[in-house]
Amino acid sequence: MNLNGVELRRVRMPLVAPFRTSFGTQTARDLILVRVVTADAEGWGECVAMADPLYSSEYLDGCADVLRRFLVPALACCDRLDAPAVAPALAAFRGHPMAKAALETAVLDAELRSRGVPLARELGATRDRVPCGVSVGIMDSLEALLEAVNAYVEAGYVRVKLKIEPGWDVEPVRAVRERFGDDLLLQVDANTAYTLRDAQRLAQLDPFGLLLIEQPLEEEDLLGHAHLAKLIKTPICLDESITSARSAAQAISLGACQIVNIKPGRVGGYLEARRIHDVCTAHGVPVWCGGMLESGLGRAANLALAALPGFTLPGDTSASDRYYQADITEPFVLTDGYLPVPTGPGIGIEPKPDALNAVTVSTEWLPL
Ligand code: OSB
Ligand code: MG
Repeated sequence: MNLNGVELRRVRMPLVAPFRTSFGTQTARDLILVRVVTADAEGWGECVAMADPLYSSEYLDGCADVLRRFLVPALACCDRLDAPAVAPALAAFRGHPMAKAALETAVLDAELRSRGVPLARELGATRDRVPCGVSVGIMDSLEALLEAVNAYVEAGYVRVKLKIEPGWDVEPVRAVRERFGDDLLLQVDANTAYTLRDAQRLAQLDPFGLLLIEQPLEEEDLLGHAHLAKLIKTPICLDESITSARSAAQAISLGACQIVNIKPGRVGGYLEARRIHDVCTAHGVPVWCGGMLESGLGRAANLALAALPGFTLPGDTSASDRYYQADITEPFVLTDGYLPVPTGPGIGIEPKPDALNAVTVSTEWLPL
């Protein structure tokens, strides 16, 4: 495959409701969409970094800069480029997994479209639909939380994840358990907001039968998570800490996690995401597909990944209307708690030109 060039498109999509986590509140999703153009196909990738470096060190202006100055030019070296060649071509540049993932995904999409192969089949998916959970932000009151959770349960979501932070943890979990009962699949996500000194507080979540607690401690702290795992009964799931198949293997070996959240952007792309799935499956560790408030483009690719056999827990792959009034693709609509895995070539979906233009802030063409 020969690349003619790469388009970087900055997009801003208003969220249907503010999304508050322990690291901040988002009212709109800023994105970079990467479109690669080859002689016989185009491919799309969504960069999941946020405008500010609050979830991880990456942020959108930084991603645009590294893509423009380093990553895209590095692809000029390979005259017969395919997706597996992208990561090695970019490896000299440290870090920036979200920027790299967007570029690799766009190349992978173009390659699969030209071969007529759906991403799900390429990755080894075994299902044609996936059960969906929903991530519920921190609210101003328990009443507001119960109302939000009720709407999601009514919509059919099969699992609920509550964002927590010190001061918003045991009470919201208790309130949701009391209202919706013990059968609701329920988990929490701290986004690194606690320290080991909070172990007793976190142990107060034990009686509520949570599926897992996601990333209680800071991302570098694998030993701290291994220690915490001995002090609480709720299984620990890592998100921010897992940046590669190697780090997943190390976290598992250390006893730092019993479950892994896989986000392709955080780990440099879908090919590394599949390797993490393989490592976890080999260790008997369940995985699920996380989310970064993706548009329909990123969602389509995440659904393909979530259809692999090791994804035995419902992911944060929610329907389009949980995030956006108007998605840039045909919307993903929940049926009985499931979303369909796209079946078309590549990621299996394209942006609708008018919808895309309506949210585009700027575009930039990088010839190769
Ligand atoms: O930690 O999983 C997270 C959103 C943005 C950044 C980090 C996280 C999240 C979510 C929402 O929890 C997942 C989604 O619905 O896309
Ligand atoms: Mg998380």
